[in-house]
Amino acid sequence: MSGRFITLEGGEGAGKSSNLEWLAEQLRAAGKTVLLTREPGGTPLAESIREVLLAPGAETMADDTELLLVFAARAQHLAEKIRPALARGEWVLCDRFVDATWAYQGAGRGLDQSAIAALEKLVVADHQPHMTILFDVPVEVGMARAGKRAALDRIEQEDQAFFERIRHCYLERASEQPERFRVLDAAQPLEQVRGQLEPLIEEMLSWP
Ligand code: T5A
Repeated sequence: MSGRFITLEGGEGAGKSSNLEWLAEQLRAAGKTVLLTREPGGTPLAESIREVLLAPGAETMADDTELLLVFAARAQHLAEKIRPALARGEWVLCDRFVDATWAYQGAGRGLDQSAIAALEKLVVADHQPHMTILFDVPVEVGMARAGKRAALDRIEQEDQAFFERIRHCYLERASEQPERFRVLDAAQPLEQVRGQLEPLIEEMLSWP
């Protein structure tokens, strides 16, 4: 892939969406062609899968169903949007990607890691991000932010322990893969979070 693939990760209400467009503007100002997208979603079909995943329903969704749906959406997103954009040499900024599956379905739901690894190999293959920015925020801070918006979706209705496992998993992955992850203190005010993003933008723009 000749483009660049950057993902934003974090728990609920961490501030990814609040910074995505701003980050894109900085990169566009530096002459990059930037594609903004998100997971689950990013194409009409993948957005339909997102609706199924997030809508609270009368029927309890089995954990394996959830896992397969996030990867089904991802397969479509990669095929229709991410891979073509990277092949055109664009910079793809994606709100969540496969690290979210390790955190939410792996640590949150406690699903078998070998199943996630097998699906990652099948669906993602070598399309791992060049950089993953982790917006780290204490669970209670993120949930308080998320709770101020619309009604909580199906996953946001989980308990605090679920989101603590997710935060721990993200931080663990970041410490295991320091070459890819950059961790921000996302509990700070928005301006200060953007201040933390500035050196990362410089780092990206220094890439060959
Ligand atoms: N999921 C996803 C899986 O389970 N498995 C997977 O593989 C994938 C890809 C997606 C859901 O799907 C799950 C994870 C999620 O539960 P989503 O909408 O993409 O849903 O993800 P959310 O994390 O729920 O999105 P949020 O909008 O909650 O989080 P953001 O984008 O990190 O937060 P943001 O920017 O919308 O900010 C939330 C609120 O906080 C304020 C904002 O103004 C906003 O009101 N805010 C701040 N306030 C003070 N200080 C700051 N620094 C602030 N930054 C933002």
